[in-house]
Amino acid sequence: MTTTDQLNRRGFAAMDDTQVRDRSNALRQAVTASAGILPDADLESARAVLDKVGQRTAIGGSRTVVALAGATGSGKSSLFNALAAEPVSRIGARRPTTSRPTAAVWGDDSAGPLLDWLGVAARHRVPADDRFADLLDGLVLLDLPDFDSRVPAHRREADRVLERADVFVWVTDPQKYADALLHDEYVRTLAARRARTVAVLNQVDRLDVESAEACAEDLHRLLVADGIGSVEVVQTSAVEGRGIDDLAARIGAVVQEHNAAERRLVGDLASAAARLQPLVGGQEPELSQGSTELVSALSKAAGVPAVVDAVRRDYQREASKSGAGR
Ligand SMILES: Nc1nc2c(ncn2[C@@H]2O[C@H](COP(=O)(O)OP(=O)(O)OP(=O)(O)O)[C@@H](O)[C@H]2O)c(=O)[nH]1
Ligand SMILES: [Mg+2]
Repeated sequence: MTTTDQLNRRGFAAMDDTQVRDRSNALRQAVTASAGILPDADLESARAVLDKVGQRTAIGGSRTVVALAGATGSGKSSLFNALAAEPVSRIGARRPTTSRPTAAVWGDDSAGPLLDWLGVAARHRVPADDRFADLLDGLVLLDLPDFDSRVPAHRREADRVLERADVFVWVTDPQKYADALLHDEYVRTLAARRARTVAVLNQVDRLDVESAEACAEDLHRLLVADGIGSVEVVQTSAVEGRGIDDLAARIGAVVQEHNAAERRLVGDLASAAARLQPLVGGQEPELSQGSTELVSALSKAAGVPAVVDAVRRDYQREASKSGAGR
């Protein structure tokens, strides 16, 4: 739904937070009703999601945060620099190189509060005459540290930012594209949370055309097995500048939809609700007597499934509608 009051001065649809608000309210109700009944740890993680959603919605705006993530040496910083058309991020021969995230910001809409919230200090504003200026207007692109690092702080930093990013660009290479860490701990988890995803097979200059094609197909097969739905693999060579336009077009298409942030938050809320769901009964208990505390506690618990169910049904409906759009 796009109404005039949801359009900012540049004609972009701001975040349509109706769904986010409704689902947040439902989850908050469920969490409140379950206090002292469900395990604290489960409630704590649902509260963390609610906090995140509240903070991101308060920042608002129509910006899309896209993170370049992947194993060390796959070429994240090289692709980041190729998209930004400047050597913003350091590319090193020693592994790992990037230790802190760097942002490149397209468009003149302020990204300050969003970057503060993301905890990204290194910021580069892409000039207005950039070749991708129109296509990527509204984009906050992040170059992240590697997540398979021998330096634990890198992975912590990558995970921290990935938790708050809207869209994931998994940067792989012909050697590491099938790594279990990427698929089991990242792609699969985030696919279940409906996050928008782009997959890149970088360093295709190391292969002949047929081998690159076979590798891309194999990566595609693995991503589908991870539950990502329909996804295309972009083949790139950062050193030769191949596939950069294609990658920009893919990212640009997501940015132009202006709903990746909302979609990520809705996915987070739905999966938090789905995690609570198995902890409560599927139907209301029949209660006639017992201590007031017990009756009150069970009544509260019985209230949870209805709320969680509503969120889950909504999620399933949305998921079946948007499965092909991932
Ligand atoms: N042949 C080839 N080499 C590449 C390509 N992209 C990057 N490289 C090289 O691979 C090395 C690692 O590139 P980076 O861009 O620093 O990789 P990264 O993913 O940012 O690595 P970390 O910061 O350590 O996580 C550098 O020596 C690059 O020049 C590519 O497409 N083809
Ligand atoms: Mg790097």
